[in-house]
Amino acid sequence: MTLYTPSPEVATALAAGKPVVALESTIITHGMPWPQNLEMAQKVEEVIRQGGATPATIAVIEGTLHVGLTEEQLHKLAQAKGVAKLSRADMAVCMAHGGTGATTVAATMIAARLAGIGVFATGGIGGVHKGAEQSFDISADLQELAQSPVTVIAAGAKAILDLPKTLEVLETLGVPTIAFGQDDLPAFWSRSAGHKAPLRMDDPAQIARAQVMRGALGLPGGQLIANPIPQADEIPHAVMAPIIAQATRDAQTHGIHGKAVTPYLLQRIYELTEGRSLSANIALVLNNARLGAQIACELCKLRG
Ligand code: PSU
Ligand code: MN
Repeated sequence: MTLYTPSPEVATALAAGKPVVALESTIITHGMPWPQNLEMAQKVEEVIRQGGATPATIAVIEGTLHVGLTEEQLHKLAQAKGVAKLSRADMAVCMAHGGTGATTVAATMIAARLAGIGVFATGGIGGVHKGAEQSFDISADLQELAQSPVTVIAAGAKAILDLPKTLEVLETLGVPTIAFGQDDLPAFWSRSAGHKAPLRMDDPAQIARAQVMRGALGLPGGQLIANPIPQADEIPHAVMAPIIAQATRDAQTHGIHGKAVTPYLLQRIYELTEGRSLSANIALVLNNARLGAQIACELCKLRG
């Protein structure tokens, strides 16, 4: 049984042992509006190529798990309506009935592991939602980081989440949360929300070495690299905090729950910031892609 289908470009790179960076598709279908979502997806791929690596955007299309999408597939997905949002729980079900779904961080990590891709760049990961003590809403992304050996580069966790609780769960699961180039934990649109990161690293080569070391020690799972949004693109936390609070209240008022929470909040914050959150989101994804390409190149050198 063929489990996944690499694009020709990705197949060539993997066979030659060249650096590859995985990319998720939920950010395209559920994280950003058309047509900025497509522009972002194309630019991210371009940045990775400029960094000397091959991009592999991952999605399930009509039952096939694709690792690397063609231009046409990317266009279609970015405009498609009613695409499923796939995580560990529902990925196999979608593939079994020939469905189409975008992969979240968790599902993208599963595909990356299958294909032997060690690095994955995205915007933000899922985490422990505010009010999780009532709702039990904790993203499967955290469990996946504990299981699949992939280094995930994100701009920290979004401040729509409960950041201290997210850090605690990652700690319990044995996932290293590593801030890149600063002591504070980046908070997506903001470089900091006042929380210290448990770990800090400043060098992509060391990050690659830590991943190899983890494997050598027999430890399952990956690493979370929290890369701060560039200063010029940041929206300070003081500006974001009341907007996030408003969006969270609106989600409660409308009874939004489960998988719909993150997409709802992103859309609401986009409206409340009059689009500024989207420009910041695109800037930070590109910044993460740049770092992802560097780490993937270093990892290749180590794997020899
Ligand atoms: N954060 C973002 N944009 C996104 C997501 C998170 O800034 O698009 C998506 C990612 O695919 C992530 C998923 O894996 O939301 C988490 O969803 P949930 O909280 O339902 O697990
Ligand atoms: Mn959830």
